[in-house]
Amino acid sequence: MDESLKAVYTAILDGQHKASAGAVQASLDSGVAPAAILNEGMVAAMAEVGRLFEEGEYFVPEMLIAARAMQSGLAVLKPHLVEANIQSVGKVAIGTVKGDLHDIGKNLVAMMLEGAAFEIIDLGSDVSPEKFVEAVKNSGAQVIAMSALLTTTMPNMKTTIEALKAAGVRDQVKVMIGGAPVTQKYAEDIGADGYSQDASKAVALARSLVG
Ligand code: B1M
Repeated sequence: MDESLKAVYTAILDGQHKASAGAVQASLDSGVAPAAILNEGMVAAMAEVGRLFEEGEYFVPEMLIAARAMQSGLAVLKPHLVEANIQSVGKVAIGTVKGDLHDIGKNLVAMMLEGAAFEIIDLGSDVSPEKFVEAVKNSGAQVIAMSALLTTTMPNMKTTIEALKAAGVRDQVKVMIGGAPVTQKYAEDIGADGYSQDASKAVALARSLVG
C-alpha cells in the first residue's frame, strides 16, 4: 500500500481524527486518487475496525473514535469526491432506519448523490417509518433511500415500505436500500425498487429510478 494511504488507514484504525484529516490531505497532495483514498484507505480501515470488534479486540468506544476519525477524513475528501453540478436532477430523502445509529455509509451515499446533482433531504439516523412517510408527503421527495447496518434493524426497511403503503404514498415514490447486511434478494423480498452495494452504484441506481 502507498505510504500516504497507509497513514490514512492507520489514523482511522487508531481513531486519531486530526491525524486522519491531515493524512487525507497529504494523500491528496501527493496525487493519490480520491476514490483510492476512500476505498483502499478509509473504508478498508473501517472494515478492519469491524473485524477487531468481532474478535473482541475493539469495543464500542474504539468503534466510535474510529468513526469520528473517518468523518473528519471524509470532510477533507468530500469536495474531491463530488463534482460541481448545478441543476437538480431529483429529490432524495435519505436516512438510516429506526434503531440504527450507523451513519457513515448513509452520509457517503448522500454525499455522492449530492455530487451527482440530486437534492438531498437528510433525515439522519434512527429514522422512524413515520418520518419517512412525512418526508414523502411534505417534501416531494421522488426517492426514499434507506440504509441499515444491523441485521436487527434491516426489518425496519420492510416496516417503512408498509407504512408508505398504509399512508397511500407508496406509488408516489421509489424506494432504494443498501447497507452491509442488505442484499438484492432482500430488496426484492420486501418490494423495494432497488438495491445498491456501495455509494457510487447508488448514484447510478438513483438516476435510473428518477429517469
Ligand atoms: Co457498529 N456494528 N454497532 N458501530 N459498526 C457493525 C455494523 C458490525 C458489523 C461490527 C461487527 O460486529 N463486525 C456489527 C453488526 C453485526 C450485525 O448486525 N450483523 C455492529 C454492532 C454489533 C454494533 C452495536 C450493536 C454494538 C454494541 O453496542 N454492542 C452498536 C449498535 C448501535 C445502533 O446502531 N443501535 C454499534 C455501534 C456502532 C458505533 C456507534 C460505535 C459506530 C457507528 C458510528 C457512526 O456511524 N456514526 C459503529 C461502527 C463504526 C461500526 C463498523 C466498525 C463500521 C461501519 C462503517 O461506518 N463502515 C461496522 C463494521 C463493518 O461495517 N465492517 C459495525 C464504513 C462505511 C463506509 O461502510 O456503512 O457499510 P457502510 O456503507 C457502505 C455500504 O454498505 C453502502 O455504501 C457504503 C460504501 O460505499 N451503503 C449503502 C450503506 N448504506 C447504503 C444505502 C444505499 C446504498 C448503499 O442506498 C440507500
